[in-house]
Amino acid sequence: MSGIETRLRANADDIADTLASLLPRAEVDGVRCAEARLLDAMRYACEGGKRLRAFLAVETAILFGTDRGHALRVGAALECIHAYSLVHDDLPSMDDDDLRRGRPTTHIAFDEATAILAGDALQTMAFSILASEATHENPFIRCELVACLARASGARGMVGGQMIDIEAEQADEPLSLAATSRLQRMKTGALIEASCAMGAILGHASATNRRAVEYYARDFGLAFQIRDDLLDAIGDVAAVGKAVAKDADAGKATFVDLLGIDGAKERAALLTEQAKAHLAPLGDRAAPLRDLADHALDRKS
Ligand code: GRG
Repeated sequence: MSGIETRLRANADDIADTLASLLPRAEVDGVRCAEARLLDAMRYACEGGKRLRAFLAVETAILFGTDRGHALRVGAALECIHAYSLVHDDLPSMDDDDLRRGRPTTHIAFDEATAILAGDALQTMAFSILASEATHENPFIRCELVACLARASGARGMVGGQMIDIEAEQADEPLSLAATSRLQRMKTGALIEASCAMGAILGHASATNRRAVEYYARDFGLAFQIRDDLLDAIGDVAAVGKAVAKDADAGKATFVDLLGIDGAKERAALLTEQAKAHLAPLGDRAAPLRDLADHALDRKS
């Protein structure tokens, strides 16, 4: 395993432990509560995944000298939002996917109504984690974290991007490169940018340093999405852990359609270099973020 793979693994394990302790328990003293099915579905939806958004938040916070325990809670909140978005994205009324993270999607493993409710509850849980004093003793920092995550995941961020994506599938004309970039910056990029921003908020970063990690995340997020499009076009279902070759069939506007396979690879490589260049003012401290950008460019899942 390379250094970055070991670091990602260690972070993913810590996030899994943090989530396991934060998620409400279905069973107490051998007795299952009445809402146990919902709680089981929430846990199921949170299992697995690369924990990339958490990694960005934790590594950013640590590079600004934050306590790791606080950073892990912020990472867990981000992963709750991410897990909710995947559960809802996989629903029959959206992408209608049966496979996610190499196993049945939440609505297949449970049922559609339970999956919707589990997504809803994961969303509110994310904000409840951030609002807790255990995340940061300073209420102004907690408010800033809540506002940042709300902005990124709401109508002008992830959910707005999803709306544009759904409408684009039904449109007669494919989206332009500019419109596709904007849509992806909202749908996938906003939460990735918020991950670094929240790490910077937690670490009391200066305005200049916060901008550096946000610009990094913006370019990294787009490169990450282009790699996602490439995996859909040329990836292997067993390695990717979800259905592939779906985007073209669904009429989605992808970077592969717009740029071709080689063009998309070139664009992702350029964005990765740009992302790393933004970190120059942070010196060696930002090495894990640089390594992550290189690693993501080559990822197979
Ligand atoms: C339904 C509100 C709502 C939003 C959905 C983010 C999103 C919007 C949908 C996710 C669907 C998707 C496949 C987007 C492409 C990029 C992406 C976010 C991939 C999944 O993220 P990874 O690769 O997943 O980080 P893991 O499983 O590793 O956590």
